[in-house]
Amino acid sequence: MRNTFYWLVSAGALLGVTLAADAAPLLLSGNNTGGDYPGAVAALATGATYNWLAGSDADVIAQDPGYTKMTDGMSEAAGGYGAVYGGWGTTATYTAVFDLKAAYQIDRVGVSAAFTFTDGNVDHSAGIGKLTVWTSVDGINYGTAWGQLLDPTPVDGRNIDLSVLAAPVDARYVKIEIDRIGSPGNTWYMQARTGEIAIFGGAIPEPLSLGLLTLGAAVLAVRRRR
Ligand SMILES: [Ca+2]
Repeated sequence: MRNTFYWLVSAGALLGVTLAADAAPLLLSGNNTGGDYPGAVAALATGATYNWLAGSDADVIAQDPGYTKMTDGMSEAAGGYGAVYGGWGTTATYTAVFDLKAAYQIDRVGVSAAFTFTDGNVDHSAGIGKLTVWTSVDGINYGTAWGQLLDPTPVDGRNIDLSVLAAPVDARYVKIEIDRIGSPGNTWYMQARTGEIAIFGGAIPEPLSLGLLTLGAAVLAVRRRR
């Protein structure tokens, strides 16, 4: 039995390495990878779709009636053709809801943002002050926010990669709210321009205990044959 125990410990260590390798983030949201965002990244073909949540900034809804601009692979660098521009100076936010068509492990949500400011980080043209992400298994119950990026350090540019990171979560639906206003009195902009939204993660990992049980059974079977 002692040998069997050592075998199980070794197998568990090997399995841990394998699971970590499998968890390398893949693009889940179906973006065109031939453009400037998210670029040529590894992807899983999920068949994901998205729409804009009712109540989102009316300008954004009008600019993207076919729900294509957030996954066409183009940032705002080429103008509004591949991006949405929130209403100028309004308090409206806009919220995209992605359906990945099955549950996956979500690791990161990336957004391609445009920042244009000239003398500091307060009230200068375009930028995103706050990104908030919720996830859901059923598309109805979202609970508390999964992660948030508040007051990202502004850097002038038309394809700035903002990321919301949090502990990996299993979900089918991902809701992303984009706000031009960050913390009151801190970061805010006249307009939130978004070129692309990308969701990263992978297949839901097999529980380690199940893998160990399978390996344990295999080891015991080998020993019985001796
Ligand atoms: Ca786009």
